[in-house]
Amino acid sequence: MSRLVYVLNGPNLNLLGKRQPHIYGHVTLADVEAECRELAGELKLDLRFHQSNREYEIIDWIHAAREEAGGIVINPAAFTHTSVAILDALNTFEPPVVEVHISNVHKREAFRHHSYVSLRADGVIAGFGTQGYSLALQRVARLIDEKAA
Ligand code: CA2
Repeated sequence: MSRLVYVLNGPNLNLLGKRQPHIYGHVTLADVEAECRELAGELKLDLRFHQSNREYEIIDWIHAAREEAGGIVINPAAFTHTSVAILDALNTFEPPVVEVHISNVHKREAFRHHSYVSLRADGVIAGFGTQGYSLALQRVARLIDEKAA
């Protein structure tokens, strides 16, 4: 089982920490990546960390993950609620998938309550701020360890 984990981020998350701090906090995506890299070192995981505003790029990274990764952590952002294409891509990926949302989507507008990605995800983390990425990485590491045992 590969110890490489893809951390994928969807549209507008490049603005994290720069706009709407009342919803998404002050931490930037670069800060999130640095935290993930530090934790990945402790968990003996390798990391690919990506963000895109384009649906096809996220799909292409999921296809790349199929070739080499042992898990995916994904915050699909608004594509969560719209993208059958990302769901279809994730359905071709066998290892663990954890879906992350910084905000508690269930406390927000009704259109954020449905997630296509949750139909595939092995677990979902929402409302823990950017700490959700660390929790997701810990979960993926545990699942990789359990499969290797
Ligand atoms: O809570 C989350 O992580 C979301 O995935 C974030 C998405 C939203 O569409 C989902 O419903 C929930 C939005 C990401 C936009 O990120 C921004 C960050 C800072 C400033 C503006 C947008």
